[in-house]
Amino acid sequence: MMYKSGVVAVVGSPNVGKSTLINSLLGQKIAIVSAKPQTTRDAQRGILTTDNTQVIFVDTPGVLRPNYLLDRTMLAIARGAVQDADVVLWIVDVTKKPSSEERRVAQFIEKTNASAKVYMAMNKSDLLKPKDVIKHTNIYRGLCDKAIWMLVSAKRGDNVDKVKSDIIDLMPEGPKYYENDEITDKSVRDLSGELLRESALYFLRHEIPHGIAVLVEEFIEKEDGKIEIIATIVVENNRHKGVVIGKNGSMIKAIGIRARREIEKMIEQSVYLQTFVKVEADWRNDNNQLKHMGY
Ligand SMILES: Nc1nc2c(ncn2[C@@H]2O[C@H](COP(=O)(O)OP(=O)(O)OP(=O)(O)O)[C@@H](O)[C@H]2O)c(=O)[nH]1
Ligand SMILES: [Mg+2]
Repeated sequence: MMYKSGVVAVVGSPNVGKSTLINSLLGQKIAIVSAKPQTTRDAQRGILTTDNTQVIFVDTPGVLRPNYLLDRTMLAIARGAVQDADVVLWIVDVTKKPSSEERRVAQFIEKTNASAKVYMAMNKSDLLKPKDVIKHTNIYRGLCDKAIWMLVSAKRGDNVDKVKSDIIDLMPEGPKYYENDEITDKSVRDLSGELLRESALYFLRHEIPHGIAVLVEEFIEKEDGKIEIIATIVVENNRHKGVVIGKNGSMIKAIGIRARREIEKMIEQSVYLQTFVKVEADWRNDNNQLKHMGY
């Protein structure tokens, strides 16, 4: 039997559920998720392997207007992912009407890679009011004539298997790039940093915009089998630093506990996590800093 493989670029506005859908398609959490826009910052790969097909999903940051240098980097990442894609998986939040930017995504895809197939996942169907179903699906269908489309709930899992089998069907003939057990291209060290960032976004959702970054300074396996992780949360100013640390260190403690549990769940090993907070003024506009942080 011929083997099939291909690349699926996952694009869409911030916060529509791109990372949630990838986790759901893979049946495993590889990408962090938060209620804040601009959670994803790089083109993380998620790899789905079946007996005869391998699908490489490339998560991207929400396509948006660049306000910061970091945003520009993120837009370039989305563009690069679409360029290389066999299929563009375009995710929208079907409970909302499309924004003016979303109305331009089809054009963006067409200009970047006209031969890519487009699959639109109309996500958050669990929150869609019955009276809006026809109206909203029609509006989104009108944005891209050639797109295959499906109503899904990434969170509840509705129609996720359908999306999975449709995408597998769209894969061209190709080699197997990854081993069966490789589900992402990110190291556990980097994923641990991401889980710490996710935890910080979770607790700080009302306090601080997305201006935080995480650096993993040490990731060491100790003799007793425990993993020791030392990480720094980078913030933009002293006020943010105070918020992240919290009263008597209560916030940083809560962030650390949640992150440690999530990391332990991922690597199935005990973790000793030590977290520091550092101010790097205006890091989102500093090319040097961005490089240092791996963006
Ligand atoms: N009710 C509901 N919520 C969802 C669904 N999918 C995602 N969410 C929520 O939407 C929010 C954003 O999800 P993410 O997966 O981080 O979205 P994203 O598109 O990756 O966001 P960025 O990385 O910031 O561009 C989170 O709070 C998710 O729990 C869904 O199907 N239904
Ligand atoms: Mg994301």
